Amino acid sequence: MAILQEMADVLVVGNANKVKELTEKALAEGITPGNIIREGLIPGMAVVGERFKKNEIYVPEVLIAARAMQAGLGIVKPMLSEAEAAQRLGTVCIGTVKGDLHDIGKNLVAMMLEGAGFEVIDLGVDVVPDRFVQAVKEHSATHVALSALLTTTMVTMKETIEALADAGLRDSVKVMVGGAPVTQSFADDIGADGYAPDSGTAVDVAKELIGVA
Ligand code: B1M
Repeated sequence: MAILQEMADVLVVGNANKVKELTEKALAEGITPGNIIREGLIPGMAVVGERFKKNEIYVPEVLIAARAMQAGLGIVKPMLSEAEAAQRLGTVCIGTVKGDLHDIGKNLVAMMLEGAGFEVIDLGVDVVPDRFVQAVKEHSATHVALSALLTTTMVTMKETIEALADAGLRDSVKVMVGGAPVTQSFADDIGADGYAPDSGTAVDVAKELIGVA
C-alpha cells in the first residue's frame, strides 16, 4: 500500500511528525495496527538497520529514525489485538549487566529489535542476574540480551547465564551478548547463544536464533 511505503520512507529520514500523521491517516482508512507495524514501521527500521551496519549512517541518524518509529508505534501498539500481538517475533528482555551504567548502545539495540517486530522489555542498566531471571519468567521471554561496555563487567554476563541455568530457564531462552569489549570468542566461552557487534546485526542474530529468516 502506498501510504505504508510512504510511512517507511519518512521513517528512514526521521520525520516523526509525518510518521504520526500517516499512522493516523492509515488507521482512518481502516488499515489494521498490525499491518501498519509490519508493512510500514518495520520495513522502515530495517532500512535504517542495514544502512547503519554498512556505516552509511551513524548513531544520531539511527536515534532520530527510532524516535520517528516510536511516534507511530506509540499510537498503534495499545490498539493491537491479542491475535496481532501474538504475531510478534518474540519477547526480548534486554539490559546492561550488573555494575555497568553504559546504555547508549543497549538502547540502540532495543530500538532496532522493537523496530524489527520483537516485544522488548528494557530492564535498564546495572541489572543483576536475578532481575533477568525474574523478567524472563514474568514475560515468558524468548531472548535475553546482555550489554556490557566495561571489561570488568563482562564477567557478569557469565553469572547471568548461570543464574538462568540455575533457575531451569536456560533451555527455554536464547541468550545474546554484545558491547564494545565483547567478542564472538568471549560469547562462545561463556556459553551464550549469540553475539552481535552492532545493533543492526543484533536483529539478524535474534532472528537466526529462533529460525526466522
Ligand atoms: Co564510559 N567507558 N566509563 N562512560 N564510555 C568507555 C566504555 C571506555 C572504553 C572509555 C575509555 O576508557 N576509552 C572505558 C571502558 C574501558 C574498558 O573497560 N574496556 C570506560 C570507562 C572506564 C568508564 C568509567 C569506569 C569511567 C570512570 O568513572 N572512571 C565509568 C564506568 C561507569 C559504570 O558503568 N559503572 C564510565 C562512565 C561513562 C559515562 C556515564 C560518562 C558515559 C555513559 C553514558 C551512558 O551510556 N548513558 C560513558 C561513555 C559515553 C563512554 C564512551 C565514551 C562511549 C560509549 C558509547 O555510548 N558508545 C566509551 C568510549 C568509547 O566507546 N569510545 C566509554 C556509543 C554506542 C553506540 O556504542 O555502546 O559500543 P556501544 O554499542 C554498540 C555496540 O557495542 C553494540 O551495538 C551498539 C550499536 O552499534 N552493542 C550490542 C552494545 N550492546 C549490545 C548488545 C547486543 C549486541 C550488540 O546484544 C545483546
